[in-house]
Amino acid sequence: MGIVSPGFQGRRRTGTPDLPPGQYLVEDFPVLSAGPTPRVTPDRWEFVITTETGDEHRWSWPELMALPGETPTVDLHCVTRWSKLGTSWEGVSLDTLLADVDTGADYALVHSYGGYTSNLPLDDLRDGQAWIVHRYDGEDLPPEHGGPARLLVPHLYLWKSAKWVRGIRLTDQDEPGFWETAGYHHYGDPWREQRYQGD
Ligand SMILES: Nc1nc2c(c(=O)[nH]1)N[C@H]1C(S)=C(S)[C@@H](COP(=O)(O)O)O[C@H]1N2
Ligand SMILES: [Mo]
Repeated sequence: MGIVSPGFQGRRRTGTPDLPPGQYLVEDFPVLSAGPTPRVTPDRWEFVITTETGDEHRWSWPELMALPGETPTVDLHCVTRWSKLGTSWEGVSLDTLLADVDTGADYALVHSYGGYTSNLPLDDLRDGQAWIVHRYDGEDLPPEHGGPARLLVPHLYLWKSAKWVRGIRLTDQDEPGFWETAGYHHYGDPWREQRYQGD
């Protein structure tokens, strides 16, 4: 026996520096969808950013594919307590998509095909923190994980990463999305365990 007892590592032996409080590691990739999987094919897909003044910036699938791509490797943290570390994606940075968008808005409300929404501050989509991703682990993104394309904003709980993403509306006021209306935290920082309103 060493001098330091295993109890010093905490009640659960899940402690790793990459694991936020209250989370456990998974190796598989769970699917969490609040409704049926919308079938959106790339030929009908489009992505729209609408500013607070109503200006619309649209990308078809070929237009998205023509933009410079990035290959982020990131950790995912779901509010239901599973975390998956070191996931590899390919997509377009929101910095690229927002580059020509003239806005003074502070908030973003993300919309999905199928009606799902989630909200976050616009600053959390900037500075290399968020992507529209269309490939996962070297393959086209499967429909159940949000294909053809989803938002990926890994520094917040995964419910913010809207699957089947369709557009982002920029607003002056913070408007709650689907889970935020149901009592989840407006911001959702996993390192501060912002799971529910009031956390
Ligand atoms: N459009 C849409 N996006 C969504 C959801 C959803 O139900 N619909 N669920 C969210 C939640 S709660 C989580 S944890 C993640 C799950 O992503 P995954 O199914 O790829 O693991 O997607 C998020 N994005
Ligand atoms: Mo979730």
